Amino acid sequence: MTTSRRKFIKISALGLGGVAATTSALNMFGANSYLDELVKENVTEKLKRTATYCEVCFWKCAGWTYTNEDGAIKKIIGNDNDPHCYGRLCPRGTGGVGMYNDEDRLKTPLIRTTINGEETFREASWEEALDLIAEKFNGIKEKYGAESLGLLKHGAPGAHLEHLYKAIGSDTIAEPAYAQCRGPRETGFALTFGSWVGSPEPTDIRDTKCLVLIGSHIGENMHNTQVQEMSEAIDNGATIITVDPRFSTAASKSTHWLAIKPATDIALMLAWMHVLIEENLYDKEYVEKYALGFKELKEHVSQYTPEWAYGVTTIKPEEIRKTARAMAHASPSVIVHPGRHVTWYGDDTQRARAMASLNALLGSWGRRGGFYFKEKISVPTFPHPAYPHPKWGWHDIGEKYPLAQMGITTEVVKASIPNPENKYPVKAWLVAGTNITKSIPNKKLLLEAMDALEFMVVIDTMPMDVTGYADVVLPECTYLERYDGIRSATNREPSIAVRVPAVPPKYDSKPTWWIAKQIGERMGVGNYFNYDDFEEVIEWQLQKMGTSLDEMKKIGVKNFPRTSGPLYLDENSTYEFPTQSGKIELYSQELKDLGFDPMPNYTKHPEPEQGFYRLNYGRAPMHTFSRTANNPNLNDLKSENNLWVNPKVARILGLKTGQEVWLKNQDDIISTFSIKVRVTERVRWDSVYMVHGFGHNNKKLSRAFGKGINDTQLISKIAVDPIMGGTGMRGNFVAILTENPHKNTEI
Ligand SMILES: Nc1nc2c(c(=O)[nH]1)N[C@H]1C(S)=C(S)[C@@H](COP(=O)(O)OP(=O)(O)OC[C@H]3O[C@@H](n4cnc5c(=O)[nH]c(N)nc54)[C@H](O)[C@@H]3O)O[C@H]1N2
Ligand SMILES: Nc1nc2c(c(=O)[nH]1)N[C@H]1C(S)=C(S)[C@@H](COP(=O)(O)OP(=O)(O)OC[C@H]3O[C@@H](n4cnc5c(=O)[nH]c(N)nc54)[C@H](O)[C@@H]3O)O[C@H]1N2
Ligand code: SF4
Ligand SMILES: [Mo]
Repeated sequence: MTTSRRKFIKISALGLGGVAATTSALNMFGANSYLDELVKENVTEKLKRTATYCEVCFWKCAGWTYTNEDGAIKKIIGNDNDPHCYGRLCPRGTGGVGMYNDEDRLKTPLIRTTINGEETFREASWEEALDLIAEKFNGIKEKYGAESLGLLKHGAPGAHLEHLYKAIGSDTIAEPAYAQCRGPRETGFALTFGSWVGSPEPTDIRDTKCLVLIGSHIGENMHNTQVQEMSEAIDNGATIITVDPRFSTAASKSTHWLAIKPATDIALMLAWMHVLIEENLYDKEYVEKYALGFKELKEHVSQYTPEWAYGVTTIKPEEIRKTARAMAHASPSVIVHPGRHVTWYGDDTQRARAMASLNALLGSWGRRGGFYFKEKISVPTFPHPAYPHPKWGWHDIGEKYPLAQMGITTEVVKASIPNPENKYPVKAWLVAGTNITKSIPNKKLLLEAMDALEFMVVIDTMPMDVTGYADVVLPECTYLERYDGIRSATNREPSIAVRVPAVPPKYDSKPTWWIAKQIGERMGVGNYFNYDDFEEVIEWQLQKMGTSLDEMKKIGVKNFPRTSGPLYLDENSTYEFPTQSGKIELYSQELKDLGFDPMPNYTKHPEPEQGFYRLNYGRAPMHTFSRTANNPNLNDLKSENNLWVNPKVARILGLKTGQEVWLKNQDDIISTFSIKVRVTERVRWDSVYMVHGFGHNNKKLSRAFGKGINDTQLISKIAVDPIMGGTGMRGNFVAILTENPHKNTEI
């Protein structure tokens, strides 16, 4: 195949005739305010409920899908016994039925082909598509080894494909939810407390007296139970301290909003630690009993006075002292939230270390209202032969980053670009449940890699941008139409939840467990898939766990008692932290030995040049990344993103709310689409802000195409975290263009 094969195919080029389009959910429910309508009890109809857990984001709230006698989905509501949602789904979860109803869904397998010199997709049968994948994958395996098959994944489909990959002999696996998301905090907290934070975070928000959010915008970041617990904590009079250059929803609910200058958070935290130690406000008993390196930390932060931090962060010294005292006053029922999407400036593991050290000084780890000791129940493995041992895998590909705990997507991308020095050549990708062209920065590198691949498969539910680069596209059915793995996650008490299909798959779509098995059988590893239906696997596992599929279908969620010990530290005994030393490591010998700072230091980061503004991005409560932009229900609530611009900047540039503008970044990359300005005091004058996940460039997404700007397109510069390989993305700067730069070009 030639390189032009990797040319982006707009799936719109394909005549998808013959498949009946369904009415959109909006029409189906006959209301504009769809969500209001949905949650109203429907008393006139007899509804059946089916257990599920949500796939609109990764909090995985358990709920019930209600269908009527005609098999139509009427509503999805939360499961009362679920510790992930306390019976309430967020707007995205309620609107999840839009994923099922979306008439733009992928409907059949597609294979790349050339007709009259034009690259396009043609519809194919499953048989043909799966045979082709197995043939190509087997060819690559024979020529280069199974390790050359890469898997990029996210969400529930990932687990099935990971099993397939391990059975084939490849551990070349990565996901943007690590190196573009929470990776640095996991390494930073693991270095300090010996345990990574994980998901859901073990933050005891409901019982906290003080919650400190450092760029964690809970309320727009809608992780369900955190939002619910935060409002409970506010009702109970908790102090909320929000550090955010933008007046976020959380900031608007806060006792203290610290409008920090972007990229200076480590300086603030060093000064906070300075005050806690200087004023003797830290938890002495806890630190003496559990921490290692306090003397070094004390010495280290002695120079970082609030007056020094003022010059760096623009936060007044009194404000720094006042907030440090408020934290100490609440101690140990205080949480300096670890954040989640923390790949910002490249020194992110160190920022996470500073957060962890602050928590240690406040004695909050293992304390009520701080961080509880999480627990989950393990799901027994359905019997299969032992996996072969790959010669190399994600760990080797990311070997430059000694403390990476998962695959680094950008390193897999680099390993896919031919280079004689590359010891780990990746030749094919299977991409599932991740829209990598929107979630991995540095598109140029990504395009180069996709261009060089010998074969690329995408499994998705929607014709997302990434599908345009595939050789084969496989349509997965939505979470409402399939069985999936048992959800078991860490929480205060262990719990499990099941996902059962409420309706049969629409169109010619199939679940990923089936796809994995089909590819596995065709590649000669069918013995790893010793079942006809995934239902059998779940049934077997549930029986081993002392329940059954029948019972779980009735209850949806099962809670188990804790067996690992108390939720909080037992004050009468001495707990051993799972670090190398058994103590909380304020000073990290491990970092020192690897050549890194053993305690966090503030580094100055580049600032925008005249005429440029820092590109800041975040979440909107009714959307998840790029996955919901076309969802008929959620698109109805918000169909495009806006560019938040400070009034001072608006005055200088003569911008008005509602005005259409384009953006150009520091590398002269110009946004494909335009965005409407929102003039607001809520953003600092040195930055602009937008919600991530818009600006789709596949016309087949009829509602989302061309709406708003794709932030990722403008993130061409990344600051890599030398400790774990995370890609800092907040060091990109944009100029605002008021004239259409594409006037004479067709998009
Ligand atoms: N510029 C920028 N980049 C970012 C971020 C940002 O804020 N800005 N955020 C980062 C973060 S925090 C994360 S976690 C990552 C997330 O990045 P991704 O994991 O890539 O997230 P999505 O954009 O939601 O892409 C999910 C894809 O899965 C598809 N999908 C949905 N449901 C199913 C299903 O049931 N089966 C299958 N097979 N596919 C399905 C969707 O259609 C979509 O194409 O992105 C990171 N990258
Ligand atoms: N509705 C919704 N909720 C979601 C998601 C979603 O897609 N939609 N995705 C989920 C996922 S996977 C993740 S990882 C989380 C991400 O959500 P979070 O971890 O809460 O946040 P981020 O996206 O990193 O941060 C966004 C905030 O950081 C602020 N910020 C920007 N620069 C700086 C800075 O230099 N310093 C400080 N202190 N603040 C700064 C921004 O103004 C913004 O308010 O959200 C989760 N929840
Ligand atoms: S937080 Fe919302 S979108 Fe995420 S799993 Fe729960 S209900 Fe679904
Ligand atoms: Mo994330």
